[in-house]
Amino acid sequence: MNKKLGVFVAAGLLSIVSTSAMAQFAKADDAVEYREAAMTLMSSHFGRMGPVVKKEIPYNKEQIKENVALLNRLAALPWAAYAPGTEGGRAKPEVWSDAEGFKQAKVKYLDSLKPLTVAADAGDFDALRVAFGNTAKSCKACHDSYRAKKK
Ligand code: ASC
Repeated sequence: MNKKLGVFVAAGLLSIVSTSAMAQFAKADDAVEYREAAMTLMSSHFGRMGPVVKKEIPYNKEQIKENVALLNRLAALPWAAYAPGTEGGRAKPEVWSDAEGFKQAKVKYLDSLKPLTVAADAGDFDALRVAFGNTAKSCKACHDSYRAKKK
């Protein structure tokens, strides 16, 4: 292979690798927008339970149950949008340089939703309050390590 062709082939391979690493997103910015949208929805459906667990508004079993079910669906969404090659937004470089730690933080969050879901489905308000607090801790821990401060 001559040198020019070699460079051409290498560039082609690199673009295939970086494109496939971004999975279903055409551009890194699309992935950033997607994961931020998913996080915004998660924040809404998690945050709206705050006043309930703080006993500021009445506990409604069916509303909480539906909300937690939705949160479970939403919680599956953001992770594919952190594929290699999608660095940006408020995601710290540690998301990729410490991929194992980020994965553990994700698993901790997803695991925290299990007792939250059990409590919501059972209509167990006291257990819900405990589980809510643990999920909030897992959100905060991940943000502290992997999300940059707002500019
Ligand atoms: C929320 C939200 C978070 C977490 C976190 C818990 O409602 O948007 O990121 O709770 O603040 O400490």
